[in-house]
Amino acid sequence: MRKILLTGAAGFIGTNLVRTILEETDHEVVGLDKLTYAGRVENFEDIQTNSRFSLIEGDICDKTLVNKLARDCDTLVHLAAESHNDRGIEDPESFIQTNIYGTYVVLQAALAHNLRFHHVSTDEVYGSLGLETRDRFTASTPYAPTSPYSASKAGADHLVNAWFHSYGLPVTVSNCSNNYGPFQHVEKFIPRQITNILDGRKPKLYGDGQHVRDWIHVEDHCRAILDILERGRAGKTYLVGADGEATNADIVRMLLQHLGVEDLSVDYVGDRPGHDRRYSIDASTIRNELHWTPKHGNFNSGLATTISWYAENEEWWRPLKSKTENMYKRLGH
Ligand code: NAD
Ligand code: TDX
Repeated sequence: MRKILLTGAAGFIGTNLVRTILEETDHEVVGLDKLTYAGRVENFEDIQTNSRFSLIEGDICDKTLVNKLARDCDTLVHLAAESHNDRGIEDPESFIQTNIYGTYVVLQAALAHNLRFHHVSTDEVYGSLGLETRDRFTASTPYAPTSPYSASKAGADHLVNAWFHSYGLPVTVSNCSNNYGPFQHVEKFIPRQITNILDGRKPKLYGDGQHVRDWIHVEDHCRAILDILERGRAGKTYLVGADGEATNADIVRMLLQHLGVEDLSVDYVGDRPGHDRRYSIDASTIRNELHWTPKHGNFNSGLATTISWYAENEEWWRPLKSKTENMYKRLGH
């Protein structure tokens, strides 16, 4: 049984990870979250009386607070980050502060209090693959980030690996592909299109719509994190993905079909500057070494349950929707 300090607990993956931990393990979780625009305390209404979970509002850059919390835990799972590319391109400062400096603060606290450390990162640190190749990212692919977000995550990954080599901190790193599922902010691609269609608006595709992402259900990512915590080797990086490559245009077609909309065309909007073409993960190491396998193997049925969640939880996303669309109007997307 572990006592886990979980940074970024109130975000999309954090919320799902808290639930997976409470349901599938005996671990206790102390969530630390700044409750930025992306963090939602209301995500925990149904589990606020669970004695194995608590949520502290605070900043990972606050050394005193992070040290105080780390003192009482044995494990640190680091999710807190500014996570949205379009925001990072418009205003990168909080990405540098939270994703790089904040990672330094949590590493130092983990070192001071002898914590096992797991860092949750992204496949975007490896840059962009060509549409014409069948290449996939592996742990030996050279880092080549292209955006303020991915560069800040790459910086964080390097710090984590340096703390293993220089100080012997027992770290693991996971670089995961694009997640989808419940509790994802409506600024992100899949929830934005689901809620647009539910509202009778057209889905919005950047550029030519032929960019490829490698999708994984968030619950499969959460189980991978737990497997790495239990069986991962210190100093090692695990790539996590579920063979879910699809173009953005294909996904929009699938969503329209699921929602039974035949006559709604698509808006091709302004492209993201420096938009990475394609991501693809070779997850054979985590599959072979840790025997992790995704349970949501079928992307189409994962999308169907995700659509149902947004259709049934309008009160969760409605307060975020108009602010998000106003941001996109300003950005030309
Ligand atoms: P999210 O934006 O939904 O959640 C991030 C959370 O971090 C929010 O609750 C926010 O309030 C909190 N936070 C931000 N700054 C903070 C600070 N200074 N101190 C404390 N808390 C702070 O993001 P997400 O999609 O849940 O991603 C979580 C992590 O997983 C990130 O590190 C991201 O890079 C990584 N990741 C995400 C994906 C994906 O597809 N969503 C894929 C791979 C990796
Ligand atoms: O309205 C849209 N239309 C569109 O075509 C939006 C919001 C996005 N897109 C495109 C851009 C990307 O090709 O969809 C794709 C996915 O976009 P995002 O949801 O913004 O995700 P991405 O930039 O790929 O990054 C995500 O996956 C990796 C997460 O936001 C990161 O936190 C994670 O590390």
